[in-house]
Amino acid sequence: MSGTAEPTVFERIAAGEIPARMVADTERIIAFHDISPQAPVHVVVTPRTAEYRDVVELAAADPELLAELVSVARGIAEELADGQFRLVFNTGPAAGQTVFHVHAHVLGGGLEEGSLG
Ligand code: DGP
Repeated sequence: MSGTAEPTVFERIAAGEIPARMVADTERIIAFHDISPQAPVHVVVTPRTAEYRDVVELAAADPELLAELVSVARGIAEELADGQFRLVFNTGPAAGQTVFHVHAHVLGGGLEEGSLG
């Protein structure tokens, strides 16, 4: 959270104010099942704080945290989706981003070959 802005939904999940099905919980990152799954396995991986609104900001400011986020995503995919997954960062409203607190979608399990949707 920055300045006086309201906490984001993901900050509220990190604080335990909104319940979620957590799958990973580290010092800087949390991961939980998406409330509206788009694949058999659909997990959101996000920093605990909303300092960066999207992956472009995160990559520029804290590449180590981005690498950690990818590493957490890989671990989740190994556990839940045979290690094969899509990692999606919606970036900007026109691309479908609705929560402006950087996060990755880990999508896996029975995805159609070749599809991008
Ligand atoms: P995006 O559209 O890329 O900003 O993704 C936001 C995702 O966050 C969307 O797939 C739904 C998920 N989401 C939003 N609110 C909640 C919530 O309260 N709980 C959980 N588990 N997921 C949420």
